[in-house]
Amino acid sequence: MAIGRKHWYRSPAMLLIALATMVAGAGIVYATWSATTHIKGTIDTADVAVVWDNVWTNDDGVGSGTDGEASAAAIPTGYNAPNGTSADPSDGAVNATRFDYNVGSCLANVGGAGVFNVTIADAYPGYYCYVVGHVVNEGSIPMTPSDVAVTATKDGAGVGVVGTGTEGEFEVAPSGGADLTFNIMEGVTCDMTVDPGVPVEVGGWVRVEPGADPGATYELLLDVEWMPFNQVTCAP
Ligand SMILES: [Ca+2]
Ligand SMILES: [Ca+2]
Repeated sequence: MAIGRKHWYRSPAMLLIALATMVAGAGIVYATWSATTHIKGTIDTADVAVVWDNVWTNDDGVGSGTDGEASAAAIPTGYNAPNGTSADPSDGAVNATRFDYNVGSCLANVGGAGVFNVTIADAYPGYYCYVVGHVVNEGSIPMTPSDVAVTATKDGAGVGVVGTGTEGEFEVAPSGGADLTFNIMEGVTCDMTVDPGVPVEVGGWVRVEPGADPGATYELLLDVEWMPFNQVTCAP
């Protein structure tokens, strides 16, 4: 079962390799007499990071002195808050008049990157909540909002995209009539630029509408997409 021996140089493929090696070897001789210049460029791209910071509402149980929610120890004159700090707001302003009861609550927190959650519990038609957050650009170049998506859940189930845009009014209407209205007053708009390190205040209000179901919990999510300042132009 002997197979005829082949010398490596009888193989056409191997012969080709042998020649190539010889040529390469000859090249080394010339390389010592040649010179090469290089241009080396280094380009560091900027960092981009926009986050929410310092979010609060006027019915989160914390009177901050700037949100119109009284502390239990110091209820302002004309501020109808017999139940202390979290008496329910009856309009959408920062210094809202209040109902005589503390039934509902409206809590804000910062979720993942760029996510601002607002959770409203035990509210009822006519209940308002004023919501404020600070946008902070932690990157190194000015950023502009390119889009805002408002989504909602009802009792943990997605209601879907409520609306897109950077300012104005959005309705949460999972089944026919509106359950909630959400209004971005101090918005993030396509003609604004957020400079690095300078907090920008964004605010709005939420109103519970007659279409809301009793015993439900709603969650609103405001998701903002940011782009470098020169990449966004307002629609004509
Ligand atoms: Ca508060
Ligand atoms: Ca309350």
